[in-house]
Amino acid sequence: MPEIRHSVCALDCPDCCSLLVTVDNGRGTKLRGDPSHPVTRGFLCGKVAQYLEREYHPGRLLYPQRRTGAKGEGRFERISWNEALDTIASRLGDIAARFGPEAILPYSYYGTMGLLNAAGMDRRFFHRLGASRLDRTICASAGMAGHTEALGLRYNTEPEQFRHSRLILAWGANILGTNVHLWPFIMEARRQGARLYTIDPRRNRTGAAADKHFFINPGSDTALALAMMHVIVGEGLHDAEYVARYTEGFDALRERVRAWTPGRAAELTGIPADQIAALAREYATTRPAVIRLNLGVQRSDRGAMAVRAIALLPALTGSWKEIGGGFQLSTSQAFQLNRAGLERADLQQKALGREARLVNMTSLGAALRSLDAPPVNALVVYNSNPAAIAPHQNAVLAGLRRQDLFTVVLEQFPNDTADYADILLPATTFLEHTDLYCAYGHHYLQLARPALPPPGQAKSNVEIFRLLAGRMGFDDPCFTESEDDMIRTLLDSPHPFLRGITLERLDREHSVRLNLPDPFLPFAAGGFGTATGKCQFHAETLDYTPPVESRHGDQALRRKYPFELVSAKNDDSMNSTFGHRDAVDRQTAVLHLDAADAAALGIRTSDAVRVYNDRGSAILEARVDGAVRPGVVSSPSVRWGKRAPGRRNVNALTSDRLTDAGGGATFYSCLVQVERIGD
Ligand SMILES: Nc1nc2c(c(=O)[nH]1)N[C@H]1C(S)=C(S)[C@@H](COP(=O)(O)OP(=O)(O)OC[C@H]3O[C@@H](n4cnc5c(=O)[nH]c(N)nc54)[C@H](O)[C@@H]3O)O[C@H]1N2
Ligand SMILES: Nc1nc2c(c(=O)[nH]1)N[C@H]1C(S)=C(S)[C@@H](COP(=O)(O)OP(=O)(O)OC[C@H]3O[C@@H](n4cnc5c(=O)[nH]c(N)nc54)[C@H](O)[C@@H]3O)O[C@H]1N2
Ligand code: SF4
Ligand SMILES: [Mo]
Repeated sequence: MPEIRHSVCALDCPDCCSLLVTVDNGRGTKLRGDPSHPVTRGFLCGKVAQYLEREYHPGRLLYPQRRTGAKGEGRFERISWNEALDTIASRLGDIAARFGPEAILPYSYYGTMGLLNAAGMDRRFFHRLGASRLDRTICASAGMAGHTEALGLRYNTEPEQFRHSRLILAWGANILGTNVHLWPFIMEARRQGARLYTIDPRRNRTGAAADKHFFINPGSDTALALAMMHVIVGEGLHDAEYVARYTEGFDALRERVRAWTPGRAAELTGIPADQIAALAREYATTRPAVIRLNLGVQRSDRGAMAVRAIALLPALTGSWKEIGGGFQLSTSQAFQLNRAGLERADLQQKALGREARLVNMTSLGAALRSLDAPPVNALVVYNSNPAAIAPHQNAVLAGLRRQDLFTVVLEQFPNDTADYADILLPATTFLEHTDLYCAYGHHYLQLARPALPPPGQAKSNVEIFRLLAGRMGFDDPCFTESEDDMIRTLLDSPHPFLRGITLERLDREHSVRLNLPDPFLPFAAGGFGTATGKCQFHAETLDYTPPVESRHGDQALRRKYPFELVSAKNDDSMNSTFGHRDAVDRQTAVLHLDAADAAALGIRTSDAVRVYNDRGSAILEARVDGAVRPGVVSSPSVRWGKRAPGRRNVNALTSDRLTDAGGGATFYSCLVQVERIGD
């Protein structure tokens, strides 16, 4: 008899869906959304609806392997777990003894969002070893910095409230592509007359479905937000009472935004001045109005500033008071778990007597090639595919090719990075191991138990680092803890949001709402994460400068490379995770161009084009289809480089320049030239 088991989608997606897996004789036969989940409500996105294809794909890694070919070539031979673990322990031990343990660098991101497998036993292991710490900046750190500076805290409007909004601004947010479970709430609002506007340099699926789309120049959002403030304050449309009671620095803000006329912002953003003024008025006078800001906006030189400026808007209009008002970027900080107990940063004291150095993951190429004292001589990669997803790919690949670099990769699939491993270890999928999940698009904490047996000899990250700790002789009790012990540690938090949530309850209910008021209006009466509880405008530091690589940036560079490349997310994939799928490979092999730009270059749909700049080049297939504004080109990302001509994807073009705060990546500030190739 088939059995139904609960699980949770572990992909790096705000929705964190609750899943039901039908298991027949130990084999998964069906995957669907759990209809009882209040936010994810029983449906799955297209990519994960087919996840069993990935689960049982013949390409999955099943055994530990040792590299036999050249780095990057992808030739390996099978070895035993014992041999693999002994080799890793002895090589890491030697490197630590010779160069100091900071010569070892972990490299991971959120291939799985499960806390134990993404930031659990691994962190303990590397802290105890005294390895370099990784600054995990590749995705959201600029946005987090901007959000924190604006509000002092990083929680905000919950998705369930969008149904009450009258105006929804999807600002750099491809809701249908990357956050599809918010959509039904928006549709509910629209059925009651709400409007949805999108602000994006691309007209993506969400933009196509919106009531109005504003094409904005990449990296110019701060200018738009400042001009909206100019209109709102200048016309007295702000909520004077809210501002007086719950904010600080309004007078300075009024002065600051005086110069930010819609006309000035129009030049920078490409949105006509009258439309900017109308948008500001509509935003301030429609009640409630909510902003869904996503992370596209902050992948730019001044991405933190952009997020901060946008996040200040609802404090001006007093929108935080209203059910269905406010702003959402990420809800993750509402999950006040005992992360310190899980990660055990204190173990560094034992290894080094101090904190280990911090290495920015966005600068991996530079770290591998030029860090000194000590250099990086060992790299341990898990939950990430840096050869494909990190910026300035040619620098990254040159680093990964270094003969004196010892590389270990824990993976499910033979992706680009796996090809560079000295030792390649087979990892379980989220359907095969226990984990605990926060979400960054809702407020439910979820537990998943293994629903399916691991294939071959695959092991979870938790188990692999537990075994490695044993091999290294680490005898601290935390290294023999079970998954349940680790979850109990995480739940051991004094924070009121976690009151009443236990492992037993999670096992029973699978998904548990944080202990929050319903509705949750975090800033209805102040409550900002500042010393005074008030929102600080800090107007003196609000400012805008165009990204270096943009139409208003470095003009000498722009003469060489006239197009702004936005390599935003592909709707039907998850970064590079589904790069093995042919359909995904085709979708991510495309470059969208504006019709006039394409005509000037003699390019038509289906032509092969070479996209290039000083950092590298990639070959893509042209689509001339109105998806981008003039001067912008876009390529849905991220493809497996090894499947592309020349073995390079768009990250051969992207820059490793960092954001204004948070040390983040600037993927979407990237100047390129495009030419047609062949005939
Ligand atoms: N289908 C799918 N879903 C995903 C992912 C995926 O790869 N595919 N990845 C997951 C991950 S890791 C993340 S971080 C989230 C990200 O989720 P999102 O932030 O929604 O995704 P992005 O594609 O990074 O950016 C969103 C939109 O911002 C636009 N944009 C780019 N630059 C600018 C700008 O300067 N200003 C404005 N206003 N808009 C801009 C892009 O064109 C894009 O349409 O999605 C997650 N979900
Ligand atoms: N050009 C361009 N580049 C980008 C982006 C972009 O929009 N444009 N987006 C950036 C962003 S926002 C992000 S977050 C990064 C994402 O980049 P990554 O974090 O590298 O994400 P993925 O490419 O999805 O790769 C995750 C890998 O983890 C593996 N994995 C999953 N679960 C487990 C597990 O339990 N154990 C182990 N060992 N492995 C597991 C998967 O098989 C997969 O290969 O990419 C960044 N790069
Ligand atoms: S990727 Fe997102 S939308 Fe798709 S199943 Fe996973 S959590 Fe849900
Ligand atoms: Mo991300």
